[in-house]
Amino acid sequence: MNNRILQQLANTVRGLSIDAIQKANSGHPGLPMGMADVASVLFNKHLKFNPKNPDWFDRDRFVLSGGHGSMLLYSLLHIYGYNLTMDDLKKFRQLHSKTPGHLEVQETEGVETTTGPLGQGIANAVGMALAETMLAARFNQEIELINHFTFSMLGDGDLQEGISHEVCAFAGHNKLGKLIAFYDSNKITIDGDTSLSFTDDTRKRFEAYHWQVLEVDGHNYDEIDQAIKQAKVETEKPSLIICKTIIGYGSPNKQGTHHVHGAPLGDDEVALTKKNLGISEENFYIPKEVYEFAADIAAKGAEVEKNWNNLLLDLQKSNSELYRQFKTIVNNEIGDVNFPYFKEGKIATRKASGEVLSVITSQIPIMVGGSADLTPSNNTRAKGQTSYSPGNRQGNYIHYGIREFGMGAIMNGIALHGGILPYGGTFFVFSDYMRPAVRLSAMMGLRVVYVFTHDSIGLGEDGPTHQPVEHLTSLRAMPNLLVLRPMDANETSVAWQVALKNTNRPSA
Ligand SMILES: Cc1ncc(C[n+]2csc(CCOP(=O)(O)OP(=O)(O)O)c2C)c(N)n1
Repeated sequence: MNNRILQQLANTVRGLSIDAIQKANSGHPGLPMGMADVASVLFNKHLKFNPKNPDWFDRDRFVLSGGHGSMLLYSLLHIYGYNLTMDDLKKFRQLHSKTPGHLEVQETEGVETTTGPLGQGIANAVGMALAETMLAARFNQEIELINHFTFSMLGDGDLQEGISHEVCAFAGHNKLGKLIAFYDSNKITIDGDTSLSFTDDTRKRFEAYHWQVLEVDGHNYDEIDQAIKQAKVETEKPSLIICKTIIGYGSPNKQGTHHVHGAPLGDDEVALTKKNLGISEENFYIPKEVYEFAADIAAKGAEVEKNWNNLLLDLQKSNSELYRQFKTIVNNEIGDVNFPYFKEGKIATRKASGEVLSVITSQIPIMVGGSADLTPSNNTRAKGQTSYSPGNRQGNYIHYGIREFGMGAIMNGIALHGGILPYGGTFFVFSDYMRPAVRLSAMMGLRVVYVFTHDSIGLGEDGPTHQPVEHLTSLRAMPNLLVLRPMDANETSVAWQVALKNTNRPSA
């Protein structure tokens, strides 16, 4: 593959993005134009995907954490032949279109998660990468069934958000070596130059988290390719590829400035940009050669999936029990479960919850627990569960550390990956710390279970900082979140049943 075609593809993405944004008269051209070259190398040379089956279980995951740059992904999805038509691109940002302003997982095939609230996308990617290691440890016995990367693109905004500190530290600690993140280092955010508010040494920051940090010119195809190769061979450390880019690359009068971050270029500048990039002035233009080339890549992806399906058939023959288990987890099934009945109901509901978990987690292997460092208080750890760690990828209990928001968004990523049903605990009062992640679980309709303990009026000596007051009302105000407040042991058991039966929404 030569660089000319990579560039042609990148410029096609740029052209589509600026046209769609111009037509919608709103949107964010800066990111798609700046990261088009990185995306071109990733999609053409590295990403494992089959546009005809976007849900293929062992595909690489790609998370665009800056959901405002959605036209980057929509352009690519269309070009490679996902179920997204030219007409869909023309309806960018319109109500009920498949191309909403920010990426929404339920609306568009090929979109892995809902992003827009900055910082949460990279957290979802961490959850996906974590899930991959757990499932690989469980299922890769004679046959390597699970083996994929999780790629993510993040920007200055994601890196400034506190959650990125929580989850990137977590990823480094847990040696999630198959997580590869591209940092769109363009030095621009909405207010202007990043020097206004952001002078972190990102390299040192990530090295301190035990990541591998690489740096490239984000418009140099060979450097990008080389860095991705280097990131893939590093299996112990997650990789951050710092891509030095120019926001709005190609726009002669606006590139490199905040004016191109979140506003249409304007008709005149669109014309000048197309001339500057050497692409057709025709709107929504895709050269035949680009379609053909992308179809080749897609066909190769389909072939890779076919080979993987053959592996699955081999497994069916050689180990029918493991095959059966695999099918169960792919479908996120929990099967028939016996829930406990308590003769003595007067025990603290959190204690009852712990006992319920000890009975049900052994029956539901897809359940993976955790807590933001309140395990003994939340009673989230069931009998028989072992701690997940780099040395024990089969562990089914996650120590998220004191990172409530990170925990929520990582659980979303785990649920999105599929094959695992995550639950995690903290004090009810700290639900505030994770609320934006709970909101996204609810919007995405994910079966994530939030275990919030300690809401009694008799909370005691911890005092008012630990006393939830408005929290119950505020969670009940959240659309699509199921809030259950069991009042005794048997109600707790039933609450777990109800939560697990609700496959299309989170429960608290
Ligand atoms: C949590 C959150 N806060 C604020 C915003 C609004 N917002 C959208 S993009 C952006 C700036 C992001 O800067 P950067 O990541 O550098 O993106 P780029 O300018 O490169 O497109 C902001 C503040 C948001 N989407 N999410």
